[in-house]
Amino acid sequence: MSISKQEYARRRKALMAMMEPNSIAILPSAKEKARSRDTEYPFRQDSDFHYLTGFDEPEAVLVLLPEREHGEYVMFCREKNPDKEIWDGYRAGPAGACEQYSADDAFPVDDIDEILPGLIEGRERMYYAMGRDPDFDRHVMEWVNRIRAKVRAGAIPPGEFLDLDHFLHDMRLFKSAAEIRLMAKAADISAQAHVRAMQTCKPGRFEYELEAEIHYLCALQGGRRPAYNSIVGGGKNACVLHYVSNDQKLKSGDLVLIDAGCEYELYASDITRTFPVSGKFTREQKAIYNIVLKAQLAAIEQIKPGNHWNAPHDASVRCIVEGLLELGLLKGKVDKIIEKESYKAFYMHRIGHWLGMDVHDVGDYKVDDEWRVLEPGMVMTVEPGIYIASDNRKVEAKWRGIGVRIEDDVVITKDGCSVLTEGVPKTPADIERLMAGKTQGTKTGRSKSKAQAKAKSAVKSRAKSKTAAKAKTKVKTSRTRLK
Ligand SMILES: [Mn+2]
Repeated sequence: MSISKQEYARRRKALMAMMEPNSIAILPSAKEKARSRDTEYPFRQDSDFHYLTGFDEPEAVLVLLPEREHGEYVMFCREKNPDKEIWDGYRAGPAGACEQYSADDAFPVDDIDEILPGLIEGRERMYYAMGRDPDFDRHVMEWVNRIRAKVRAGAIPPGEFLDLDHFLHDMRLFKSAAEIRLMAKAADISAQAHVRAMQTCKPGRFEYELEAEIHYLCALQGGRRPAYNSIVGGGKNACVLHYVSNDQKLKSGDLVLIDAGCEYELYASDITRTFPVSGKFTREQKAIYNIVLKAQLAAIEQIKPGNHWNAPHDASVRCIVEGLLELGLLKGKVDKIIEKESYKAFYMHRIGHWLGMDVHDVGDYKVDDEWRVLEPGMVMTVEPGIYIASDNRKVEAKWRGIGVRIEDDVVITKDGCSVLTEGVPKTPADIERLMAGKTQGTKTGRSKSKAQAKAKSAVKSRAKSKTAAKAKTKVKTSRTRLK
């Protein structure tokens, strides 16, 4: 299960079809980053670079030259080196870049200063994401300046610099059938890991122990990297939105919030569940939890083609305001509270984000200043929450320190949407049953096939709407002229 060579080729072709005539696109790979002295952070390829190549080495540069006679897809990469490969592992080398990754032409990256200016020369426009990497920006300007220095000898430097992101990120926003299958797999793995966390949670364990359970289960199934830093917050720590210390002891009577998901073949999953440390919700916890659950289901209800990006958020806000009014945590009229945004004391973030190769994936949320209309093939998270600060003196003491968030990954289909993360329970009754040991590991096995069947139908409906997706890729390009 991975992206085929043909699909990578289709992506490059689609991107080149959107580029203006006589242009060139340059995309560097991610860099290795030092952690401390001789140790490095685990290398993770740049999402855009991987999306177009599937090539996961550092020190590589992708160059696209539409209609170039000797090949449109050029790769610069590290040369093969038996000595270095003994220490650091396999390198494809330029020949491998052609044979295994379908490059038309490939060169050693050490020769890029000699070769790339010649490829740029004569191209009127350059697509390049200026400003992401100052070192690489400097190289690009050096190559262009080298051509400018030869203008009197007849050399033609590019006169226009364009942003590749608009095209590329709009393509990435619409997931192909193969991408949805990978995302369903990532979602399945993470769902099983959350089930494991619920099953193994008990008072006295530390937050990091649940983090370890999650990472272990994910890694065992190939989701070796978390898609983001895992959040495991017991009690009032759940009210810290990006809590990552994860070093406190879990107490009976508290809730614990886990926001964690693995990356599988560079596709992210993102799940949040909140459950009682001892396996039983208190009355207050359940009251808050049920509002969040109702808001989440109301939001998912709004996810369908034709509705705009903000519709699910609006639905969640209304549900949460109504629920908090009922419990006396907010006072006044629903519409007034929404207008004045006083609910933000409890629900201060938005409903979710695009999900894909990046956990906060690329793609515009607004087009021409209007909320984007949802279309099949988009994937988003749905994650409302209520957080009652432990020092909030405006509410009764019994509510303080309760933090609840419920998050699922949802793919938009032709008829509505499909939840990819259903393998982990989310009603209080189902969670309590699982934690009491009444529904054992079978839950994951059963839900796995369910989620995969769902992914299948999502894939099917996505295929039908390909033309709609294609039409959408015509977006405005912003141009930055360099002088
Ligand atoms: Mn999220």
